[in-house]
Amino acid sequence: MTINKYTGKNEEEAMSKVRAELGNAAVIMNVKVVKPKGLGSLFKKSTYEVTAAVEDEEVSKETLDFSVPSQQNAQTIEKKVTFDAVADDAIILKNAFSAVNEVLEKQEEDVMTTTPKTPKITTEIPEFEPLSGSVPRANILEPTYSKPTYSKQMVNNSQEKAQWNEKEENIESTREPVIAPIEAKKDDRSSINNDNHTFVKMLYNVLLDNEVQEKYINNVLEDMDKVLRTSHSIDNLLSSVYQKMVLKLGTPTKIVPGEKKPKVVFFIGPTGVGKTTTIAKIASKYKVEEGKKVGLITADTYRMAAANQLQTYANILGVPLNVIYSAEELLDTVKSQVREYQDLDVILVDTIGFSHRNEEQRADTKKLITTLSDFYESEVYLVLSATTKHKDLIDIADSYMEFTDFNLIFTKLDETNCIGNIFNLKLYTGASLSYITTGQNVPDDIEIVNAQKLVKQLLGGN
Ligand SMILES: Nc1nc2c(ncn2[C@@H]2O[C@H](COP(=O)(O)OP(=O)(O)OP(=O)(O)O)[C@@H](O)[C@H]2O)c(=O)[nH]1
Ligand SMILES: [Mg+2]
Repeated sequence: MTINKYTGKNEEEAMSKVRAELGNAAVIMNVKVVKPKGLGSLFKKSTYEVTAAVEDEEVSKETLDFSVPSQQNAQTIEKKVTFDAVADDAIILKNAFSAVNEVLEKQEEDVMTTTPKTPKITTEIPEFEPLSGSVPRANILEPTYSKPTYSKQMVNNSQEKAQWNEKEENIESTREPVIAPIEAKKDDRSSINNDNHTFVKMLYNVLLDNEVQEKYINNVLEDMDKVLRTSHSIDNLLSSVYQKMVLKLGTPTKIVPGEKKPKVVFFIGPTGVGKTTTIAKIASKYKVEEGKKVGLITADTYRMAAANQLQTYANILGVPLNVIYSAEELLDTVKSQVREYQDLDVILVDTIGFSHRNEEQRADTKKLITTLSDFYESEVYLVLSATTKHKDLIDIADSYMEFTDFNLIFTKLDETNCIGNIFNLKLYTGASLSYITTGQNVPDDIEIVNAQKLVKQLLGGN
């Protein structure tokens, strides 16, 4: 992984240096306003410092160039960043991930005192048992571990049980590569030290508490295997886990009008997750804040209230709304209706919320998307509620993945503290994250996913 820092007079300038140097695959780790220091600082303006990372193969893929580097390019790399150089993040994380510190301090105290102590149950660090491919849960500070999102016992019907077993087997298969090599080298001097065992346990604890699935915790550990073996610094470990997780979340996608207008954007997802409300929020942002020409279409005519709801928002915003009444009418009329909208930058399409098990409605939505996609630049956003349990989210994602690519929107983050499913679903689907919504207020309660903030929260920060 290559991590560099870039500065500019403003954020855009620093970002363009990032893109020029690392390409579009670069992940922004941090953006910092640097205030001028010392005498004369009153007369100087603040600058912007962007820390960006990219996996090494991405750099070579995108920017491999055998020509002599230009002077400008050479100047853009202000500083080659090592883990130490991202100490800012480590400090923030150390506070966020305070449980690790407490445990490490406690261990230090225990080593310093000669009187043997009876460890208290809440701070006792169990021995790191060999984990031959089995769930490490039992070995990880059970007292503070909250119960899993779902368990085998909760699955009653036999079909679901079979699906559960299949998914669980997949999870099992990804555990071994992480744990096994660590254990195989247990006596090796280069194997992870005791502090790092503690770190791994605490990391499991914190992430499991946020309902990140074990499979994905193991993915992260696998990525930081080298650091775990070679580093003895908590700063390095924290920086590493933070960076790996931010990289895994990737750069969020935002709806941007395409070169070919209008861009047609579909919002799909289960009932009641907040599709219509989210469309109103996005439409308002585009129209009011960005001065874009926005139009709405609703294909949700199964309930009168649904069309009325969007009509109300359309009236307030002063944007056109077209209602499509049936799948047949949809096929016959969509093209001509959209033609009336040709002048627009973006058309947001509300679809019917349905259970992913409803084949007929699923087929209608598929038809709608493919019909329009043949003629217009289009994008699909799968809207999911952060309050939905993991297994259901996986089933929903599976059913939509069968017929379309999508980006992910998570709603109702104000209703849950557990945000692990955002990480889980990103990794499960490979789809880009995009927006999160945090309340019912239109248009305010929506923002683009901030990967840095999300990871800090996942690691126990605020
Ligand atoms: N707390 C909270 N409520 C939300 C959020 N987004 C939407 N809602 C509420 O969720 C409820 C359903 O929202 P809708 O926008 O109608 O959801 P929908 O997906 O269009 O629903 P259907 O059309 O019935 O499939 C409404 O009461 C919204 O106000 C959010 O981010 N947080
Ligand atoms: Mg709706």
